[in-house]
Amino acid sequence: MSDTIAAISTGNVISAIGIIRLSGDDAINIANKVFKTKSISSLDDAEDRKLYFGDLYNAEGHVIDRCLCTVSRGPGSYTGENTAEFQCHGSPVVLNEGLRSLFKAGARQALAGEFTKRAFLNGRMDLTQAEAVIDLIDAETPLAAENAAGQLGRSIGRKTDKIYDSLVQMISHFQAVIDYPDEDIDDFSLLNYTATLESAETELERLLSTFDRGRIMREGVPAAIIGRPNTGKSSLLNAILGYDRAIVTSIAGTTRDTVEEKAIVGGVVLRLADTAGLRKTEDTVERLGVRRAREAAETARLVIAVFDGSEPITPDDRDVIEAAKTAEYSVAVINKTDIRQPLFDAPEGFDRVCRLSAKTGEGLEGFGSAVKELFGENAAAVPGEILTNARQAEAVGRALDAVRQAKEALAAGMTPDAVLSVAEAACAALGELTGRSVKDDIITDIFSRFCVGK
Ligand SMILES: Nc1nc2c(ncn2[C@@H]2O[C@H](COP(=O)(O)OP(=O)(O)O)[C@@H](O)[C@H]2O)c(=O)[nH]1
Ligand SMILES: [Mg+2]
Repeated sequence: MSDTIAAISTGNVISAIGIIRLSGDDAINIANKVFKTKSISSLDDAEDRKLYFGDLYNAEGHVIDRCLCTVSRGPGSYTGENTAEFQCHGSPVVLNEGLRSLFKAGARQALAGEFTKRAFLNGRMDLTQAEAVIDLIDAETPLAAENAAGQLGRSIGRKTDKIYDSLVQMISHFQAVIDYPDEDIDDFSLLNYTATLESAETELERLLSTFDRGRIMREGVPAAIIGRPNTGKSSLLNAILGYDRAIVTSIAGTTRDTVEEKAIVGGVVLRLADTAGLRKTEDTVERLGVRRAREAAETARLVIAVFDGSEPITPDDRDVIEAAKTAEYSVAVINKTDIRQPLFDAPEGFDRVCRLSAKTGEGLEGFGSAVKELFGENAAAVPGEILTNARQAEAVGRALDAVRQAKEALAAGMTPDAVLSVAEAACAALGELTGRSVKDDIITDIFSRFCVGK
């Protein structure tokens, strides 16, 4: 018996269409109490997934919308339970009235992620698919959406299930050897086990190696724009964003605090921080700004060092080159190409160098290409099969460690039960990944990150 939950699944804004969902044993009965259609005498007679046009009644029994209703019975529905959905006019008032009416008829408010949690608990999807639902809703780039859609199709679960199954097979063989100690493991089986563990190791390594790319996809790249005063850092930020976010003047020391904005450059989400110009200064406020700039450069994954190509390089520029060296990735931007050919060559030690004019936008696409080359698509990570989730990456890492230990134990001629216990640990980690075996509190944590109505 599952109680029936209801929620508005669309955003709380005025829109053309808004959706209210219901799921639970009583979903169709409850929907029937608040909706009447001329096509059939009751929703009990409704065909699955067919749309019925009719009247939606509020808690006081007044018609508040003319809308569409569709039902989908368990176990073939999204949640695996009986479900009903109303496609209403997208007025928050109408939707809230409809919801209130459903509560009066016996439904209760769904918690965050409760529909998808029920889908998981009813075996309609595994945990990697459920987490892909969040990723898909949160996707900030087409690539991130493509990847989440792939995971929704169980791309990760399918891979790890294959490894899981091969390990289980190996474990059962070992179990037999332990149960019948007279039977030795023959050399042929030993070779087979080694091959199983080696292929598991390769697959898990490959999967884990996509996580760095996945994190960039999901969280973006923290990027600090640094440079001495007046080289055009704020102008570059504005040019990338396409509007005047930061104040630009010819007065050195204009940007004092760090300005942070998100932008999509070369298909990559950059979390940009425009910083105060690096120079020695007596001004207290500016000094604090300079300190923040240095901190931003130290914590960023990408440092974008901006130089004024219309002037010779200065000692402050040298300081910037030094500061950029600590970053994992660095791009040198030689700015102001609209004034003249840059007076100096590319400073050394940068991953990429771009010559552009933040003022006219000339050369900006080269900056996009540089970012794409550093953080964009790569052959090892196929969209749809990239690990984006820290919980999943941790479980894959644990499975990988255990598989390596099992391989070593086997090679060292350890007893079958020593190999067995690490192989079982690998299976347990993979089981957690997909949710075959996972603790309740982890499940609660995962679904609490969803929005209500999903
Ligand atoms: N001609 C030209 N001037 C620029 C360019 N980028 C910035 N400037 C000018 O340089 C000055 C300093 O720019 P700003 O973006 O505030 O530099 P910041 O101190 O590094 O943030 C302003 O007068 C800008 O108009 C450029 O590409 N070409
Ligand atoms: Mg500035």
